[in-house]
Amino acid sequence: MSDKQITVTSPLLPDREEFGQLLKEIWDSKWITNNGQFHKQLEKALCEYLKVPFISLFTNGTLPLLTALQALRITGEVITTPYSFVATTHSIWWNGCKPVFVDIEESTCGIDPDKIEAAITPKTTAIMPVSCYGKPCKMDEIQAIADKYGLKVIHDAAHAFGIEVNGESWLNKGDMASLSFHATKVYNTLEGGALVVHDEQTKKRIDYLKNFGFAGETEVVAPGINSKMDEVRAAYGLLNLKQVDEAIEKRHQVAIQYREALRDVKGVRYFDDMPGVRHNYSYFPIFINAEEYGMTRDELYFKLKEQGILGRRYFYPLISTFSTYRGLPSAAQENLPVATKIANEVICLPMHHELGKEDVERILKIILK
Ligand code: T4K
Repeated sequence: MSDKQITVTSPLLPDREEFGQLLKEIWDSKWITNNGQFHKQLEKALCEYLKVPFISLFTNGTLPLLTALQALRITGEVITTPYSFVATTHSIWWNGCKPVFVDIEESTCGIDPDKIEAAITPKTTAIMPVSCYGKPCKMDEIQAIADKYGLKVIHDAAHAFGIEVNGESWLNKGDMASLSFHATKVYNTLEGGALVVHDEQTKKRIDYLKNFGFAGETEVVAPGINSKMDEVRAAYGLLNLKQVDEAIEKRHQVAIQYREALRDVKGVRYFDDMPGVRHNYSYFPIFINAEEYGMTRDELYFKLKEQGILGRRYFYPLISTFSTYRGLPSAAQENLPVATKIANEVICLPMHHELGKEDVERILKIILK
């Protein structure tokens, strides 16, 4: 048996020859950024693939969050989840707003809609939920609350590439949805990201905002930023789009193998597919009940690590425990019992398109003791 390290993920890479041909086109054209031909092609191709009306490409998955808050002129307090990657909360902070943490629900790891209303104050202007691990969070319930109180919804859909519920793209939920195309994601453009919006006018505004606010050669209409995707990444993204379905299917097979083996293991919980949902298998989190399993999450995490299996504790520690945020009243542990429990139970097992059956068996052997 091989003792090579198995990392939590591995990037989907386009064919180098094909990429080389596109690079030649970029070199020949000398047009390397600022809404070039590959940028335009990728926006169009992604709209079709993701079944969304308008998309604007970005350099990563953090800047679309920042830009969405700017575009919607969000101020005051933004309700969000502590169970995410720090970028979610940082984007609120960078906009000069105050994050207000609301606990999550165990079944989706998304923000618990039943706990949102109690966190709304006269200063609340928006809700920023996350479809964590690509599991659809309760967007309809969240939207109903937002409508009742006149709040905006910015969906951090960094993990939710290609997620559909009953044939409808989950990215069309909320006022805007933000995607990450980072190397560690199901679909990557090296670094990259995007914002999904509902109408042409808003798309135009986002395109201005990601280009310093320029609405023409001499006119600046807003205090924009520079977060444009360049031609090299857009070309790379076009090639990766052709093979992402195959990669997702390979991940699906890995999920099946994990689930079959873990079904009867006491103290190990995992997610099954949800009815009507097209999943992307971006992560395979398991949750360890130490008492039932006979070992703590950290004991298992380090045991796996010792044997070259580099799972990750996404998302531990909670964002609300980091120094910037822990002084906020909503960051108190008593306010976030479910998120605290889940953060102490989770390990994301290796999950990617290159994992073979033997790799998964090697991982499972350690978990099954
Ligand atoms: N919102 C949410 C909910 C997010 O999860 C994220 C990002 C964002 C917003 C912001 O999107 P971006 O601005 O990042 O586009 C990773 C990623 O850096 C981050 O994108 C991601 N979420 C987060 C959950 O995970 P790290 O620090 O854990 O990644 P790293 O470098 O330790 O890589 C993990 C493993 O992946 C490595 O052990 C091996 C493999 N890997 C990684 C890279 C970078 C490769 O094989 N090749 C590579 O090039 O944060």
